This record gives sequence, C-alpha cells and structure tokens, in this order.
Amino acid sequence: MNCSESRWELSANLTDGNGTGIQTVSLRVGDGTLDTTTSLGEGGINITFATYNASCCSPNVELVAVDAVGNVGTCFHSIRDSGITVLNQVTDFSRPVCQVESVSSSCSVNCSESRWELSASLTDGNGTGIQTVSLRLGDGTLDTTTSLGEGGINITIATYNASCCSPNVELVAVDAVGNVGTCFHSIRATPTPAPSSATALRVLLLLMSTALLSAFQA
Ligand SMILES: [Ca+2]
Repeated sequence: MNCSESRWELSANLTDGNGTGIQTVSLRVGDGTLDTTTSLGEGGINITFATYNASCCSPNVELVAVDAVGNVGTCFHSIRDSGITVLNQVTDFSRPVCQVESVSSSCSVNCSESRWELSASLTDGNGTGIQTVSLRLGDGTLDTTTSLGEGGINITIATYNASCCSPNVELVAVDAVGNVGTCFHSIRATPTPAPSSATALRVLLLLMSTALLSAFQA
C-alpha cells in the first residue's frame, strides 16, 4: 500500500477535571491537521474534543495539553505496528517537589553589605525526572548538583546565594513532560507561599476512541 494514498484519523477527549482548565492543545509529533472544540460536560467540567487527521505516511501523533498554570499532559498514538495500538501514554502527572532545607542569613541594616544563602532539595520521585531548575524570582546566583538518592531516585540540591537587598527567591523545577514545581522563600518576616503551588492540578488526558486506519482511503 502506498501510504500517501490513504489517511487516518484519531479522536480524543481532554479534560483538566476541577483544575485550572486546559488553555492550549497542540501537536508535538505529527504533521496532520488538528481540530479542537470545547463543550461543558458533567459537573460543569470543560471537555475539549480533539480530532487529528493525517496521511498514513505520518504514523505517529502526540497531543500536548497545557492548563492555566502550565502543567502539561500528553498522549501519544501510533498506527505503525498493529494499526490501532496506543504505544506510550505519559503517566507522569506529578509536579517536582521542592523543599527548602536550610537558610542562613546575617543581614545588616545596610542590605548591600551582607548576603544570605538558601539550600533546597528538589526531586521528581518516580517521575520522568527534573530537566531544568531555574529562578523565577530573585537576582542572586543559583548552583545545582544532582545525585542519586535512596531507591535510585535523583535528588537535585540547589544552592541560592543573594544580596540581602534581594530578600525573595522562587525556584522553578520542570520535569521531562513539562510539569512545574516551585518553592518560594523570603528572608522577610512573613514568607508568603507562591499562589500557583496550592492550586496547580494535573492535566488528564483520556484517549477515547481508537484510530481508524485507512478511514479516508482514497
Ligand atoms: Ca513529574
């Protein structure tokens, strides 16, 4: 069969449950066409219905959904082997966990003359693993080292060093499928937690229908 003479189509329902809601649905893999429509499902939850249509010469598709706080859910489908087999559905829906381990500061009245330091541990548990650690807040310097902890789980130790004139820091860790974990610390009297850390919910993807191989065969 000449793959260029036939097409296949996939349908999927995507929902963020009671979360912040799906903001975008896009293609990470596949050069077919993607159409989405969103409607209100049971319990007032938005459901996005995605339809993907591609040439049989492009056998793989990966859909990426991002919610309002940046959590990412994906689903992958390939018609390469049996025609209608889901090969790999991403199951890492958990954010990396960031925990402040120690803080040392001896800030004087003149903040520019003194510095403070924070140490935090970051881990993605049994997930896909932390890919990047960066600063969302704070203009100090960040160093990270990664080592193997108990149970073969990678632990990243972040060390942050800043002038006492820059009292706040927020670290951002992103895992391999784009889930985001943060931690915030302030050397001011009352630390305020970052708003996104309490409300971030995972994106759930449900692959609802099977692909129809050659459904649009010429
Ligand atoms: Ca994860």
